[in-house]
Amino acid sequence: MSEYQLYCFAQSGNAYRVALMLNLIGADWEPIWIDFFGKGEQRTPAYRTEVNEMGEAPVLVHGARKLSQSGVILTYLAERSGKFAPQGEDERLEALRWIIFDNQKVNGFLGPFRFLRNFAKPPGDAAVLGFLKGRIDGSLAIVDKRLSTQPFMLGPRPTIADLSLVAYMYYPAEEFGFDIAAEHKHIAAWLERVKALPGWKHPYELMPGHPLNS
Ligand SMILES: N[C@@H](CCC(=O)N[C@@H](CS)C(=O)NCC(=O)O)C(=O)O
Repeated sequence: MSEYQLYCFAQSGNAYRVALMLNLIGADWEPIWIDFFGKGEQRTPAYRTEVNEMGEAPVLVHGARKLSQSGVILTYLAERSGKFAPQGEDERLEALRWIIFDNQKVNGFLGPFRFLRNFAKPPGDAAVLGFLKGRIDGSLAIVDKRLSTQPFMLGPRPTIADLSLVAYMYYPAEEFGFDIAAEHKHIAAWLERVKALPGWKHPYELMPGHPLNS
């Protein structure tokens, strides 16, 4: 058995953060596929009892530990591996600040927007999509501005703040109906920098279950 197991599925940008980090640090890991769209496995009592009481993916299994919340998992992996770790108290707090902002307002809106537009049956209501798109535009502009003066979110080095923020950003533009990279040139350059890190893979390559219903 691999050292780490990751409950995930290919369409999950929340899980991609962790899958990507595991690959970038060269960890010995394997995915455990969650039937999110079919059985809705994450909502079953068994999942909530045995895997994650919050009913979410990703979950990282490491020995007797089961960790959820990608920000917590990224922190855990950074502390254990020493890679992508923020250095010193100020940087640790800064990483946490961006990870929380990301979870709530960047990928925290991108994920549901893409889900409602692409996978939900029936698809999301236009007013809801419009609300989310407004929030997404505002949040992406904030990230783009931050990246206009430095290569990575916290400065010259990539950290877990970057690995959190890329979550949904490599999925195809058609799934969003707008092109994040084409509309934000600093985000576009940063996505290329992260992509150039040894071990980078696209979410559809790294996690099982793409294409859906295959
Ligand atoms: N803040 C969480 C978000 C996790 C999350 O929302 N995951 C989605 C899948 S992408 C989920 O499991 N949703 C539960 C559901 O819709 O039933 C994290 O970063 O781990």
